[in-house]
Amino acid sequence: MATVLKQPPAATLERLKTAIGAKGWTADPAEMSPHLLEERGHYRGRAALLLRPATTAEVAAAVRICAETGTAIVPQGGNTGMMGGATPFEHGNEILLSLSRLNRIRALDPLNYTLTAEAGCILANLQKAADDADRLFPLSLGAEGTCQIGGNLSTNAGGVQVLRYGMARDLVLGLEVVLPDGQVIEGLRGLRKDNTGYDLKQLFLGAEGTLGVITAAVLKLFPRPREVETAFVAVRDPAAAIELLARTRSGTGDAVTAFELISRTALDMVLTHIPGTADPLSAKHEWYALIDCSSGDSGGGLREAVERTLADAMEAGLVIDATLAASAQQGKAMWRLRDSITEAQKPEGGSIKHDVSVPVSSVPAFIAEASAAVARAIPGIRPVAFGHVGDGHIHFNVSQPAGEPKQGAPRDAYLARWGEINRIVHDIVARLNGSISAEHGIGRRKVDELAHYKSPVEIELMRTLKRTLDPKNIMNPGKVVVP
Ligand code: FAD
Ligand code: 2HG
Ligand code: ZN
Repeated sequence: MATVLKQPPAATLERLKTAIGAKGWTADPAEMSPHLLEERGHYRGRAALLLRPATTAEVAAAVRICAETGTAIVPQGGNTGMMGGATPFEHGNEILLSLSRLNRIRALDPLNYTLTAEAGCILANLQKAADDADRLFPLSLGAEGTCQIGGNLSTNAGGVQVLRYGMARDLVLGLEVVLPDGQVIEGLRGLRKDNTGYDLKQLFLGAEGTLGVITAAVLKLFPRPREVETAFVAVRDPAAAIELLARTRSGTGDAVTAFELISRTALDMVLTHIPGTADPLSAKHEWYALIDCSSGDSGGGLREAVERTLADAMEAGLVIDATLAASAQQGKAMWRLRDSITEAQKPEGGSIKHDVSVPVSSVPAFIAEASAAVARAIPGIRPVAFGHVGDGHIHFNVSQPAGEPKQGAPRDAYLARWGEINRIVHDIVARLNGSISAEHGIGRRKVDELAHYKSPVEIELMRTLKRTLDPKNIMNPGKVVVP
């Protein structure tokens, strides 16, 4: 069964309110409203109550009551997720559990290079805390001013520095989790070596709230880079970008921290819709790479290495034009172009998203095949290909044809073809041995796609885990996998 349909009785709601205290709940429609709407407005749910516990003990108390009464819970962080995972269903029988008040940094140990933070901490605040201690917390994504670390870990977020530092999963040493029966795993160990049996924390990282509630984590810190070089590069095509990535990795002693592809269509949307943006290059080109290289050494050798790599690549015909940021401010302006792509797609009408990965070497083939295939399905459709190709990851979003009205029936008719277009693109991904969700997860949006593409053995094992940890199916039911 996908969802729990029973409305929680008034007595259950009263028990939950009492357990969390007056500051920790609301049933006010206006206060609840922003929590009930998914990031792009594709889902609007309802909830019986919004809980905002401020301690792990309060989370555990609430979950215990829900377990006893068979009440479904939807955990929510910053509500920036793109798969509808944090949005309750329309029936309104679930409890929404916001982690936003559970937001203390519990410890920062510069010698152990660790930061212990509660789930509701905003990602940007953790980056700043690390920076203040002359350390780096490398998880970085466009939503970092709003998303919360609990949401990042629950989606196993990626972002722009995976190439060097890994996904969110790779940045976790210890985890505190409230299980679906209300028990707490107190696993906040800051150990780099711990082979004491199964690595249980991995179950909850990327589980999207379906196996428990993450309440705190011990996160890895790194030395803060002393020199960062940012380059905005016009490349011949995606194949040239991938060749440039390999050359930049070897030419800089593997100093590449971010390597993002940007198509002209994506850049044009940003330049049109995002105030204060400007094209860093004088002429228009079809494809760009935005590259960050960083080093712990501030001697200037990195800049020379990047310049030499770009000059060689230009001679080889891979690079058409390039500019290296002359200041941190210029670097920021280049990154603003990249980080604004999601926002800039919105006024362009319906956008059907694909968050996919393939082996890095297969990125050019994927873009070529997928672009041709969607154009055959809907003439005039506009592929907006961009993203973390350094990880083999492409955000292959397709906007509705340019000439159509961007709102109302034409937009709805276009979005109604979401499943059909997904299937076309995901079949290509599958043929190239890729993944239909590189970083955004499954949520509600891709439950059927996952069941279609994942092997029956893996799906059954996922179901077994779900049934074992959450036998009453109260943790974010109907998301990721249906038991
Ligand atoms: P939410 O959206 O609130 O929740 C996401 C899922 O996690 C839901 O299933 C929810 O139930 C569950 N959950 C939340 N908190 C907890 C918890 N404490 N315990 C258990 N389950 C929990 N994503 C990337 O990976 N890389 C990017 O580069 C990136 N860029 C983005 C840029 C923009 C402009 C936007 C709007 C989004 C972007 N995202 C990106 C998507 C999104 O920001 C990430 O998925 C992020 O990790 C979600 O965090 P959140 O706190 O908003 O989680
Ligand atoms: C990014 O990398 C995000 O900017 C969002 O993951 C991608 O809009 C999107 O599909
Ligand atoms: Zn992304």
